[in-house]
Amino acid sequence: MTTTSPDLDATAALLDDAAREARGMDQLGLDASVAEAYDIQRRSMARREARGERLIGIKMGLTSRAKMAQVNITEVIWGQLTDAMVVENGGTMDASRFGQPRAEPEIAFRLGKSLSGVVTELEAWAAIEGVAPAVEILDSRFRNFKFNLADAIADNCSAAGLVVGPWTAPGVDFSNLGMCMSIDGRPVGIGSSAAILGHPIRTLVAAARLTAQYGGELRAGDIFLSGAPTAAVPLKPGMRVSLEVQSLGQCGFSVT
Ligand code: 0L1
Repeated sequence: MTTTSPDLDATAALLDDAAREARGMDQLGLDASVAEAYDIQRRSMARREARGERLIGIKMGLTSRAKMAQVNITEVIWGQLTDAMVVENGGTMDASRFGQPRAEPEIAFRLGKSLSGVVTELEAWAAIEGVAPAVEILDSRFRNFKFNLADAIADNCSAAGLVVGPWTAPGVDFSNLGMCMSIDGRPVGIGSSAAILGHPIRTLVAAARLTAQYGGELRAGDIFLSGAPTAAVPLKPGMRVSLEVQSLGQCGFSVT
């Protein structure tokens, strides 16, 4: 691995082209500040928008010890979701569009109000208009998910897909819900929503602060993915993925 100072536009184009072509590459080892890495992410997402993709929300990454240990990074990070990443609940995910896809169980929030900057947990609660079970599909551009912090942020935090289950009104207590993700009926990720920063509301509070700090937005109507309580699981064609979240219900998809 070599360490390089980034040309922001060129790095954004490199990562965007690799994502579009489902092509892997070696770790960049970007010698970039966190602000520069988010700038590369923003430029890369602008290329997607120019091709007609619509931004639909924000995902948080590395929000549990299990996730941090899996990639050896200990900072919470965020990426952006677009309409082209949505896989219909009960639908199919075409594995040929991805390089090395992995799935992880999450809690999704739908925002009724925008959130920005330093907000309290109560303010974050008040912004939620729906809660749902969700599976996030990750796909790093970097072979074997080997990257440093700046690489991961620039690569949009490996955001590649999402499957969202039925929405429930925000009155449900989602602080400590049992979550079980299964592949072909066999449990592969069992955890509690409490493992997501101690309480999933904290990821929304962190997202409000970090998006405001690094040029992102949490807008009314956006989908927000909390990050996972368990490690991500590799996906292969032929698999059937399902997630059951206590009190929230089920979602799932097939890999073709
Ligand atoms: O959503 C996540 O926790 C992943 C963020 C980026 C690291 C990875 O690809 O696992």
